[in-house]
Amino acid sequence: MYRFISRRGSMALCAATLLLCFWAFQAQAQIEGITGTSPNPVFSFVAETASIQTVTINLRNNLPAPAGNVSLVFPGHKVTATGGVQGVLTREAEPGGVSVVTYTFTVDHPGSYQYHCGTRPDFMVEMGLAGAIIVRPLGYDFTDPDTYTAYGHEGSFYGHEELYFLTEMDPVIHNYVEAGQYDSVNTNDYFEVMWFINGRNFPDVMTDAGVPWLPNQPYNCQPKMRAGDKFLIRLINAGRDGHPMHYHGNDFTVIAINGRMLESAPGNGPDLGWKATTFTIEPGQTADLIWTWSGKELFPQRYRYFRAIIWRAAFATPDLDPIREVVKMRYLGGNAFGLLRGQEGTTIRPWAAGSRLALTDHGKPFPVIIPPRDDLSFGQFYHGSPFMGAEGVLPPSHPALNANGGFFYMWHSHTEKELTNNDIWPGGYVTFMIVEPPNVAMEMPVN
Ligand SMILES: [Cu+2]
Repeated sequence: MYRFISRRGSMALCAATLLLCFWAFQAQAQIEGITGTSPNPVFSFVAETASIQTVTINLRNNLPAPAGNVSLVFPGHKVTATGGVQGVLTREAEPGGVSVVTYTFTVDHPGSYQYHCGTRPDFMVEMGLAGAIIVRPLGYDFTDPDTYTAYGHEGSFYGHEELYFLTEMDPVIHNYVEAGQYDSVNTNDYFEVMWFINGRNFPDVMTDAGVPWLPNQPYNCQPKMRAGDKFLIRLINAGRDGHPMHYHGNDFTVIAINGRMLESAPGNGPDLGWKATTFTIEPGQTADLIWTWSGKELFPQRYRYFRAIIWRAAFATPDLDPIREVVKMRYLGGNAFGLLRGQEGTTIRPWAAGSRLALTDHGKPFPVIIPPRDDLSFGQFYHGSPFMGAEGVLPPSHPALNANGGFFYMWHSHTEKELTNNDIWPGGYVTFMIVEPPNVAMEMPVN
C-alpha cells in the first residue's frame, strides 16, 4: 500500500547554479519537512508468484488549485481506479486534497515500466509527475547475484544494472508556474533546454546518490562494472522527444521493449533481440539493453562470479624480461580455471591453483614514440597508463578522477543539443561507464 501526494519542490540544475520549481508524487510518509524528488520514487517489485502481488496506491492532490486535477497511469499494467472524479484516461484527484483516488494493479510480469500523470501529461509530466517501476522476475534475490535476470531467462542475465530514466525541461513553463501565471503556460511553444537522467543532468549524474547538496534529486546514474561482467541498462523515456542513446565501448543487445522480452515463443529467451550501438528510445517507451566489455583474451570468457584475484597489483615493469610472457586460461566448469604460464617459444607450464595471473605483456612500450609528458594533455579520467589497472605518471595537481585505473566509456545521447545544460556544454544526457579491473570490489545493490 502506497500513499502518494502531489506537491511542490525545487530542484538544483547545472551544479546548483539554477533552481527551478517542479512538482512530484511523493510518499505521504516522507512529506513532513521534505519536498518531492525528481524523478518521483522508483518502485521496485518482485513478481512473487504470478498474479498474486497486488499494488495499491492512494493519491491525494495537494497542488495549488489552478494546477487542476492529477491522476496516475501505469502503462503495461491493468489498473483498477476508484474515487475522485472521472477524467479522460482514468480517475483523477482534485486539488486541495479533497479526494483520494485508489489505483490497484497486479505485478505479474517482470520488466521496466514508467508511471506518470494521466491528466494533461504535456504539462504535468513536464512539471515532474513521472517515475519508474521495476518488476523483477520470480526468484530474484538481491543478495544472490546468481538470481539476477531481467526476465527470468538466462538470456537476460546481468551482473550489474542501472536505470536511465530520461526527462526534459523547458524552464519557461516552470517559471510561469512559480509565478502563478498558469494562463501563460503554453505547451505548444515547448522548447526544452535541459535533459535529465534519473532527475539529474551531467555532471551531477555521476556524483554519489543521496548527496546533501541535491536534496530533491537523490538518484545518480553511474554505471560501473568489472571487465567481463554483463550490464543491464533499463532505458525509460518519460519525455516528448526521441533520444538516440549511444553506448560507447561495445555493441549491446536489445533484449526487451516496453517490458516484454523479445522472444519468439515462451521459454526461448531474447532470441528476437538485436545488436546495436545506438538505440533511439521513443517517448513513452522502455527498453532493456545488455552491454558487456570482455577485455577479449584478457579474462575468462565466462567470468561471471569468479572472485579470485587474477590481476597482479603492480605489473608496470616494462622490459624486465625481453621475451614476451604468455598466459593461457582454460575454463574447467564451475569456478575452476586452468592456468598455464610460460615464455613465448618455450614449453608452457601449469600454474598452481590460486596463483595470481600476471598479464606480463602489460606495461611494455608500444611501438610508437610517446611525446614527453609536458606535451600531452590528460583527460580527467586518464590514469597515466593505457593499460587497465595500471597507474602512470600524471602532471602535478592533475585531478585524476580514475581511482582504480578503469576504462571510461562515454554513454550519451547522439542528439548534440541534448549534451548541454541550458546552452552550456557539456551537460544533459551524458554519463560514463567505468569498466574496472577485475580485482576492484563492486557495491551490491540495495533492493
Ligand atoms: Cu559518442
